[in-house]
Amino acid sequence: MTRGGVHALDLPSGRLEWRAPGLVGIVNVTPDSFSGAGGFSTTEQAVSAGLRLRDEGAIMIDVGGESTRPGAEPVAEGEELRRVLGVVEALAAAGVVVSVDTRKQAVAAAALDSGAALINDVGGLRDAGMRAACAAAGAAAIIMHMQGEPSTMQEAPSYTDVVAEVEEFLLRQARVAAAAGVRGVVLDPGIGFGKDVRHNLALLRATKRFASLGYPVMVGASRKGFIGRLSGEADPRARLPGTLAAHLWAAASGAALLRVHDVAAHAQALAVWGAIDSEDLETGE
Ligand code: HH2
Repeated sequence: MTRGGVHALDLPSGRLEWRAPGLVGIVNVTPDSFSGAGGFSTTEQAVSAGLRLRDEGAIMIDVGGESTRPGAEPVAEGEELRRVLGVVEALAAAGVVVSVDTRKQAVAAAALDSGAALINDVGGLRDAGMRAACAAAGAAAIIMHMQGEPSTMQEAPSYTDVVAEVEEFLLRQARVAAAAGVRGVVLDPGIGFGKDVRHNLALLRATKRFASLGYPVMVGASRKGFIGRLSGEADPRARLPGTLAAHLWAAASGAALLRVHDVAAHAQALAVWGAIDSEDLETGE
């Protein structure tokens, strides 16, 4: 399988259609993100980073105000609101499709009020208030699987059958979300969230199976620990080559969205891949 199909989500601002894989650019407004990419401490810096990632080819920008890296401590609601709302408002006003990476219902509701179109919930919409906030705003949601909580999730992740268990969770939450009136969902196996290297590899290998469930699938492997473990690269900022390998593999298996720090590099990789795959490409040469 090579280039992906066309996907669509109905959002408050209208219908978003894209050919897979679409790139979701990450903007973290946090002092402690694992990746070394975020840590934007002012609204202005975060907004200009978001606009740059959009210009580089992202179809959506994911704004986060609370790090979920292994061992991260929770952020107070007021502080998370202070970090993300101005960024969401400015990006949405510039016509950017914004998702907000939050586990708090109050943050989700305020962000949707400020122009966000999707909520990216690493808690997988287990909270009824989160589902209600998305439904009330006519917003879509990204449902991610996580075992445990960020503060402890990497201590002893354990599954009988990781692929089956993640699949069952995602399908159940998609149904619960639909019953609560959420208009559209994206499913995400949650690479690195309560998973060891073998679990992450099994989930990536199962991308095709997840992509056949009837919902767009998002994969986020960008700079994550398993790439460091497989390659020996300790610095997350130096894990772009491994990230590209994982993401191209996922895209070839049907991932609809890739959540990435390095949009320009992914856009280049996908342009070459797409050109090889296309028989009728006009190269201009
Ligand atoms: N990964 C991170 C955060 N949010 N959301 C989804 N849906 N899928 C992911 O894989 C995912 C996510 C972790 O990456 P990052 O945002 O770079 O780090 P941090 O949480 O430390 O800010």
